[in-house]
Amino acid sequence: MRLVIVGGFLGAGKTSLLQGLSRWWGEQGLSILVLENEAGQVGLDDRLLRDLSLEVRLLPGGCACCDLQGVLVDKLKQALDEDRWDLVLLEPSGVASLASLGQVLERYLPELGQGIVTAVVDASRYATMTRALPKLLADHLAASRQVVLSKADLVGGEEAERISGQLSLDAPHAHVWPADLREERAYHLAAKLAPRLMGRGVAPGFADEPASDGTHQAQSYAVNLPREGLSPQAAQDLVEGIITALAISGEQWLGHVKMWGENPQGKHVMISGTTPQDVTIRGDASAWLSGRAWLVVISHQPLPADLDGLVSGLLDQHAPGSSLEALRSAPTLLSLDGLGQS
Ligand SMILES: Nc1nc2c(ncn2[C@@H]2O[C@H](COP(=O)(O)OP(=O)(O)O)[C@@H](O)[C@H]2O)c(=O)[nH]1
Ligand SMILES: [Mg+2]
Repeated sequence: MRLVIVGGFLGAGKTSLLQGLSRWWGEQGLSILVLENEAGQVGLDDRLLRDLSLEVRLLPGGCACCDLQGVLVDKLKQALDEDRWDLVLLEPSGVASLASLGQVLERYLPELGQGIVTAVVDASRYATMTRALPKLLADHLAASRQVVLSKADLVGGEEAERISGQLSLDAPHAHVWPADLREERAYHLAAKLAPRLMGRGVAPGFADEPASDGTHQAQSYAVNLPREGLSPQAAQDLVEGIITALAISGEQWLGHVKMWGENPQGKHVMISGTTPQDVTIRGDASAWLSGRAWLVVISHQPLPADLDGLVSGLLDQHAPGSSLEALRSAPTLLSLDGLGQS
Protein backbone atom coordinates (compact mmCIF):
# COMPACT_ATOMS: atom_id res chain seq x y z
CA MET A 1 0.00 0.00 0.00
CA ARG A 2 1.34 3.38 -1.01
CA LEU A 3 0.48 6.63 0.73
CA VAL A 4 0.25 9.83 -1.29
CA ILE A 5 -0.24 13.09 0.59
CA VAL A 6 -1.71 16.11 -1.20
CA GLY A 7 -0.71 19.08 0.97
CA GLY A 8 -1.25 22.79 0.63
CA PHE A 9 -2.86 25.76 2.31
CA LEU A 10 -6.60 26.29 2.86
CA GLY A 11 -8.32 26.48 -0.51
CA ALA A 12 -5.12 26.04 -2.52
CA GLY A 13 -6.68 23.34 -4.71
CA LYS A 14 -5.89 20.07 -2.89
CA THR A 15 -9.31 18.53 -3.41
CA SER A 16 -9.35 19.65 -7.05
CA LEU A 17 -5.99 17.95 -7.64
CA LEU A 18 -7.03 14.89 -5.68
CA GLN A 19 -10.10 14.52 -7.91
CA GLY A 20 -7.84 14.41 -10.96
CA LEU A 21 -5.29 12.06 -9.40
CA SER A 22 -7.87 9.62 -8.08
CA ARG A 23 -9.60 9.46 -11.46
CA TRP A 24 -6.28 8.85 -13.20
CA TRP A 25 -5.08 6.16 -10.80
CA GLY A 26 -8.57 4.63 -10.69
CA GLU A 27 -8.43 4.23 -14.45
CA GLN A 28 -5.07 2.48 -14.06
CA GLY A 29 -6.90 -0.12 -12.00
CA LEU A 30 -5.60 0.86 -8.56
CA SER A 31 -7.90 0.42 -5.58
CA ILE A 32 -7.96 3.77 -3.83
CA LEU A 33 -8.93 4.88 -0.36
CA VAL A 34 -9.18 8.61 0.33
CA LEU A 35 -8.59 10.02 3.80
CA GLU A 36 -10.05 13.48 3.99
CA ASN A 37 -9.03 15.68 6.91
CA GLU A 38 -11.21 18.76 7.36
CA ALA A 39 -10.50 21.55 9.79
CA GLY A 40 -14.23 22.25 9.94
CA GLN A 41 -16.60 20.30 12.16
CA VAL A 42 -18.53 18.95 9.19
CA GLY A 43 -16.92 17.36 6.18
CA LEU A 44 -17.80 18.72 2.77
CA ASP A 45 -14.92 17.64 0.52
CA ASP A 46 -15.61 14.00 1.41
CA ARG A 47 -19.15 14.40 0.07
CA LEU A 48 -17.84 15.86 -3.17
CA LEU A 49 -15.40 12.97 -3.58
CA ARG A 50 -17.94 10.26 -2.71
CA ASP A 51 -19.96 11.47 -5.68
CA LEU A 52 -17.05 10.20 -7.79
CA SER A 53 -17.67 6.71 -6.37
CA LEU A 54 -14.56 6.92 -4.24
CA GLU A 55 -14.26 5.28 -0.83
CA VAL A 56 -13.67 8.26 1.46
CA ARG A 57 -13.09 8.31 5.21
CA LEU A 58 -13.28 11.56 7.09
CA LEU A 59 -11.11 13.01 9.86
CA PRO A 60 -13.11 16.10 10.82
CA GLY A 61 -12.84 18.94 13.31
CA GLY A 62 -9.10 19.33 13.55
CA CYS A 63 -5.75 18.85 11.90
CA ALA A 64 -4.15 15.47 11.15
CA CYS A 65 -0.65 16.76 11.89
CA CYS A 66 -1.42 17.77 15.46
CA ASP A 67 -4.76 17.35 17.24
CA LEU A 68 -5.93 14.42 15.09
CA GLN A 69 -2.62 12.52 14.91
CA GLY A 70 -4.07 9.54 16.77
CA VAL A 71 -7.07 9.38 14.46
CA LEU A 72 -4.81 9.53 11.41
CA VAL A 73 -2.61 6.69 12.68
CA ASP A 74 -5.69 4.56 13.47
CA LYS A 75 -7.18 5.13 10.00
CA LEU A 76 -3.90 4.25 8.29
CA LYS A 77 -3.40 1.13 10.43
CA GLN A 78 -6.95 0.09 9.63
CA ALA A 79 -6.27 0.58 5.91
CA LEU A 80 -3.11 -1.56 6.18
CA ASP A 81 -5.02 -4.28 8.05
CA GLU A 82 -7.75 -4.33 5.42
CA ASP A 83 -5.11 -5.27 2.89
CA ARG A 84 -7.17 -4.25 -0.13
CA TRP A 85 -5.88 -0.76 -0.97
CA ASP A 86 -3.14 -0.13 -3.50
CA LEU A 87 -3.14 3.53 -2.71
CA VAL A 88 -4.22 5.77 0.14
CA LEU A 89 -4.65 9.39 -0.85
CA LEU A 90 -4.51 11.71 2.14
CA GLU A 91 -5.71 15.29 2.01
CA PRO A 92 -4.53 16.87 5.25
CA SER A 93 -6.28 20.01 6.44
CA GLY A 94 -5.04 23.23 4.89
CA VAL A 95 -3.30 24.14 8.11
CA ALA A 96 -1.29 20.91 8.39
CA SER A 97 2.49 20.96 8.62
CA LEU A 98 3.86 18.30 6.27
CA ALA A 99 6.97 18.02 8.44
CA SER A 100 4.79 17.14 11.41
CA LEU A 101 2.91 14.59 9.33
CA GLY A 102 6.23 13.07 8.23
CA GLN A 103 7.27 12.74 11.87
CA VAL A 104 4.00 11.08 12.82
CA LEU A 105 4.38 8.57 9.98
CA GLU A 106 8.00 7.84 10.77
CA ARG A 107 7.26 7.28 14.40
CA TYR A 108 4.06 5.23 14.22
CA LEU A 109 3.95 3.73 10.73
CA PRO A 110 7.52 3.19 9.60
CA GLU A 111 6.28 0.62 7.06
CA LEU A 112 4.68 3.48 5.11
CA GLY A 113 7.81 5.62 5.04
CA GLN A 114 7.05 9.34 5.02
CA GLY A 115 4.52 9.01 2.24
CA ILE A 116 4.83 10.51 -1.21
CA VAL A 117 4.11 14.19 -1.03
CA THR A 118 2.84 16.73 -3.51
CA ALA A 119 2.01 20.26 -2.44
CA VAL A 120 -0.37 22.71 -4.04
CA VAL A 121 0.60 26.39 -3.92
CA ASP A 122 -2.03 28.97 -4.88
CA ALA A 123 -0.60 31.43 -7.41
CA SER A 124 -3.30 34.01 -6.74
CA ARG A 125 -2.41 34.20 -3.03
CA TYR A 126 1.31 33.48 -3.32
CA ALA A 127 2.41 37.01 -2.40
CA THR A 128 0.17 37.06 0.67
CA MET A 129 1.34 33.59 1.70
CA THR A 130 4.98 34.65 1.60
CA ARG A 131 4.15 37.54 3.93
CA ALA A 132 1.62 35.95 6.26
CA LEU A 133 2.62 32.25 6.33
CA PRO A 134 6.25 31.95 5.25
CA LYS A 135 7.01 28.99 7.51
CA LEU A 136 4.01 26.98 6.39
CA LEU A 137 4.86 27.64 2.75
CA ALA A 138 8.48 26.61 3.35
CA ASP A 139 7.28 23.48 5.13
CA HIS A 140 5.11 22.51 2.15
CA LEU A 141 7.88 23.16 -0.36
CA ALA A 142 10.52 21.28 1.64
CA ALA A 143 8.38 18.16 1.74
CA SER A 144 7.49 17.98 -1.95
CA ARG A 145 9.30 16.88 -5.07
CA GLN A 146 6.31 17.85 -7.18
CA VAL A 147 4.73 21.25 -6.53
CA VAL A 148 1.53 22.23 -8.30
CA LEU A 149 1.10 25.98 -8.78
CA SER A 150 -2.68 26.25 -8.93
CA LYS A 151 -4.89 29.07 -10.22
CA ALA A 152 -2.35 30.03 -12.88
CA ASP A 153 -5.43 31.06 -14.91
CA LEU A 154 -6.18 33.79 -12.36
CA VAL A 155 -2.74 35.42 -12.46
CA GLY A 156 -1.87 34.97 -16.15
CA GLY A 157 0.98 33.13 -17.83
CA GLU A 158 3.74 35.64 -17.19
CA GLU A 159 3.07 35.96 -13.48
CA ALA A 160 2.71 32.17 -13.16
CA GLU A 161 6.14 31.82 -14.80
CA ARG A 162 7.63 34.35 -12.41
CA ILE A 163 6.22 32.56 -9.35
CA SER A 164 7.35 29.19 -10.74
CA GLY A 165 10.85 30.61 -11.05
CA GLN A 166 10.74 31.81 -7.45
CA LEU A 167 9.47 28.45 -6.22
CA SER A 168 12.24 26.66 -8.11
CA LEU A 169 14.78 28.85 -6.31
CA ASP A 170 13.18 28.22 -2.93
CA ALA A 171 12.79 24.50 -3.59
CA PRO A 172 15.51 23.47 -6.03
CA HIS A 173 14.66 19.77 -5.51
CA ALA A 174 11.10 20.31 -6.74
CA HIS A 175 9.49 20.25 -10.16
CA VAL A 176 6.91 23.04 -10.40
CA TRP A 177 3.74 22.57 -12.46
CA PRO A 178 1.81 25.79 -13.22
CA ALA A 179 -1.80 24.67 -13.53
CA ASP A 180 -5.46 25.43 -13.78
CA LEU A 181 -7.17 22.76 -11.71
CA ARG A 182 -10.76 23.44 -12.68
CA GLU A 183 -12.85 20.56 -13.96
CA GLU A 184 -11.16 18.26 -16.52
CA ARG A 185 -7.91 20.16 -16.33
CA ALA A 186 -6.91 18.58 -13.02
CA TYR A 187 -7.26 15.17 -14.67
CA HIS A 188 -5.04 16.18 -17.59
CA LEU A 189 -2.38 17.40 -15.17
CA ALA A 190 -2.76 14.19 -13.14
CA ALA A 191 -1.91 12.13 -16.21
CA LYS A 192 1.50 13.84 -16.34
CA LEU A 193 2.04 14.22 -12.61
CA ALA A 194 1.00 10.77 -11.39
CA PRO A 195 3.91 8.81 -12.94
CA ARG A 196 6.36 11.30 -11.38
CA LEU A 197 4.79 10.78 -7.99
CA MET A 198 5.11 7.02 -8.21
CA GLY A 199 8.65 7.08 -9.58
CA ARG A 200 11.78 6.30 -7.65
CA GLY A 201 13.39 8.67 -5.16
CA VAL A 202 10.19 10.52 -4.51
CA ALA A 203 10.62 11.41 -0.87
CA PRO A 204 12.76 14.45 -0.16
CA GLY A 205 13.64 15.41 3.39
CA PHE A 206 11.17 17.30 5.49
CA ALA A 207 11.95 20.63 7.10
CA ASP A 208 13.51 19.96 10.49
CA GLU A 209 11.07 22.05 12.44
CA PRO A 210 7.33 21.74 12.06
CA ALA A 211 5.87 24.99 10.79
CA SER A 212 4.29 27.42 13.16
CA ASP A 213 2.60 30.47 11.74
CA GLY A 214 -0.10 31.03 14.29
CA THR A 215 -3.61 29.74 14.72
CA HIS A 216 -6.55 28.97 12.51
CA GLN A 217 -10.24 28.90 13.24
CA ALA A 218 -13.12 27.01 11.72
CA GLN A 219 -16.84 27.55 12.11
CA SER A 220 -19.51 25.34 10.60
CA TYR A 221 -23.21 26.05 10.14
CA ALA A 222 -26.31 24.15 9.15
CA VAL A 223 -28.50 26.33 6.95
CA ASN A 224 -32.22 25.61 6.84
CA LEU A 225 -33.26 26.84 3.43
CA PRO A 226 -36.65 28.25 2.48
CA ARG A 227 -39.18 25.92 0.83
CA GLU A 228 -38.43 27.18 -2.67
CA GLY A 229 -34.71 26.40 -2.20
CA LEU A 230 -31.69 28.38 -3.30
CA SER A 231 -30.15 28.56 -6.75
CA PRO A 232 -26.44 27.69 -7.07
CA GLN A 233 -25.96 31.22 -8.40
CA ALA A 234 -27.48 32.75 -5.25
CA ALA A 235 -25.33 30.42 -3.14
CA GLN A 236 -22.30 31.62 -5.10
CA ASP A 237 -23.27 35.25 -4.33
CA LEU A 238 -23.62 34.32 -0.67
CA VAL A 239 -20.17 32.66 -0.52
CA GLU A 240 -18.64 35.64 -2.34
CA GLY A 241 -20.41 37.99 0.09
CA ILE A 242 -18.97 36.16 3.10
CA ILE A 243 -15.44 36.20 1.63
CA THR A 244 -15.72 39.91 0.85
CA ALA A 245 -17.00 40.70 4.34
CA LEU A 246 -14.13 38.78 5.94
CA ALA A 247 -11.46 40.67 4.04
CA ILE A 248 -9.63 42.82 6.54
CA SER A 249 -8.81 46.23 5.14
CA GLY A 250 -5.31 46.37 3.68
CA GLU A 251 -4.58 42.65 4.18
CA GLN A 252 -5.94 39.81 2.08
CA TRP A 253 -8.13 37.43 4.05
CA LEU A 254 -6.63 33.93 4.13
CA GLY A 255 -9.17 31.20 4.42
CA HIS A 256 -11.76 29.11 2.64
CA VAL A 257 -15.56 29.33 2.58
CA LYS A 258 -17.54 26.30 1.40
CA MET A 259 -21.22 25.57 1.07
CA TRP A 260 -22.68 22.18 0.22
CA GLY A 261 -26.25 21.28 -0.50
CA GLU A 262 -28.53 18.94 -2.40
CA ASN A 263 -31.74 19.15 -4.36
CA PRO A 264 -34.84 17.01 -3.70
CA GLN A 265 -33.62 14.45 -6.29
CA GLY A 266 -30.42 13.96 -4.27
CA LYS A 267 -28.12 15.82 -6.66
CA HIS A 268 -25.27 17.57 -4.90
CA VAL A 269 -23.60 20.89 -5.39
CA MET A 270 -20.67 22.58 -3.67
CA ILE A 271 -19.87 26.26 -3.89
CA SER A 272 -16.55 27.37 -2.50
CA GLY A 273 -13.78 29.89 -2.75
CA THR A 274 -10.97 31.78 -1.09
CA THR A 275 -11.26 35.13 -2.88
CA PRO A 276 -14.16 36.72 -4.78
CA GLN A 277 -12.31 35.70 -7.98
CA ASP A 278 -12.06 31.95 -7.43
CA VAL A 279 -15.54 31.05 -6.18
CA THR A 280 -16.68 28.05 -8.19
CA ILE A 281 -19.64 25.73 -8.37
CA ARG A 282 -18.73 22.04 -8.38
CA GLY A 283 -20.88 18.95 -8.57
CA ASP A 284 -24.24 19.42 -10.27
CA ALA A 285 -24.42 23.11 -11.18
CA SER A 286 -28.11 22.79 -12.08
CA ALA A 287 -29.12 21.52 -8.64
CA TRP A 288 -30.98 24.03 -6.49
CA LEU A 289 -30.03 23.63 -2.85
CA SER A 290 -33.01 22.66 -0.73
CA GLY A 291 -33.82 21.50 2.79
CA ARG A 292 -30.62 21.64 4.80
CA ALA A 293 -27.29 22.91 3.49
CA TRP A 294 -23.90 23.16 5.18
CA LEU A 295 -21.62 26.11 5.36
CA VAL A 296 -18.03 26.10 6.64
CA VAL A 297 -15.72 29.06 7.20
CA ILE A 298 -12.04 28.30 7.86
CA SER A 299 -9.71 31.21 8.50
CA HIS A 300 -6.08 31.97 9.20
CA GLN A 301 -7.00 35.30 10.74
CA PRO A 302 -9.15 35.20 13.89
CA LEU A 303 -12.81 35.06 12.89
CA PRO A 304 -14.87 38.08 13.89
CA ALA A 305 -16.70 37.67 17.20
CA ASP A 306 -19.99 38.42 15.42
CA LEU A 307 -19.44 35.92 12.57
CA ASP A 308 -22.87 34.37 13.22
CA GLY A 309 -24.49 37.80 12.82
CA LEU A 310 -22.46 38.56 9.71
CA VAL A 311 -23.38 35.25 8.03
CA SER A 312 -27.01 35.58 9.11
CA GLY A 313 -27.22 39.08 7.63
CA LEU A 314 -25.82 37.88 4.30
CA LEU A 315 -28.15 34.89 4.35
CA ASP A 316 -31.15 37.23 4.78
CA GLN A 317 -29.92 39.14 1.76
CA HIS A 318 -29.16 36.21 -0.56
CA ALA A 319 -31.53 33.55 0.76
CA PRO A 320 -34.42 35.29 2.50
CA GLY A 321 -36.40 32.97 4.74
CA SER A 322 -33.40 30.79 5.69
CA SER A 323 -32.25 30.16 9.23
CA LEU A 324 -28.79 29.45 10.55
CA GLU A 325 -27.61 26.98 13.19
CA ALA A 326 -24.02 27.31 14.39
CA LEU A 327 -22.38 23.95 15.17
CA ARG A 328 -20.23 24.20 18.25
CA SER A 329 -19.67 20.58 19.18
CA ALA A 330 -15.99 20.32 18.19
CA PRO A 331 -12.96 22.44 19.02
CA THR A 332 -12.82 25.48 16.77
CA LEU A 333 -9.33 26.71 17.48
CA LEU A 334 -6.60 24.83 15.68
CA SER A 335 -2.94 25.31 16.23
CA LEU A 336 -0.19 24.82 13.70
CA ASP A 337 2.27 24.07 16.45
CA GLY A 338 2.87 20.47 15.58
CA LEU A 339 4.82 17.74 17.26
CA GLY A 340 7.77 19.94 18.02
CA GLN A 341 5.79 22.00 20.49
CA SER A 342 3.41 19.48 21.98
N1 LIG B 1 -9.72 29.61 -11.01
C1 LIG B 1 -9.25 28.54 -10.39
N2 LIG B 1 -9.88 28.11 -9.28
C2 LIG B 1 -9.38 27.01 -8.66
C3 LIG B 1 -8.22 26.33 -9.12
N3 LIG B 1 -7.96 25.31 -8.26
C4 LIG B 1 -8.92 25.36 -7.32
N4 LIG B 1 -9.79 26.38 -7.56
C5 LIG B 1 -10.93 26.76 -6.73
O1 LIG B 1 -10.43 27.17 -5.47
C6 LIG B 1 -11.32 26.73 -4.43
C7 LIG B 1 -10.57 25.83 -3.48
O2 LIG B 1 -10.22 24.61 -4.16
P1 LIG B 1 -10.16 23.21 -3.37
O3 LIG B 1 -9.69 22.19 -4.35
O4 LIG B 1 -11.43 22.96 -2.66
O5 LIG B 1 -9.01 23.57 -2.33
P2 LIG B 1 -8.51 22.79 -0.99
O6 LIG B 1 -9.13 23.50 0.15
O7 LIG B 1 -7.02 22.95 -1.02
O8 LIG B 1 -8.95 21.38 -1.10
C8 LIG B 1 -12.48 26.03 -5.15
O9 LIG B 1 -13.50 26.97 -5.32
C9 LIG B 1 -11.87 25.61 -6.46
O10 LIG B 1 -12.81 25.43 -7.47
C10 LIG B 1 -7.58 26.82 -10.31
O11 LIG B 1 -6.56 26.29 -10.78
N5 LIG B 1 -8.15 27.92 -10.89
MG1 LIG C 1 -10.11 20.30 0.25
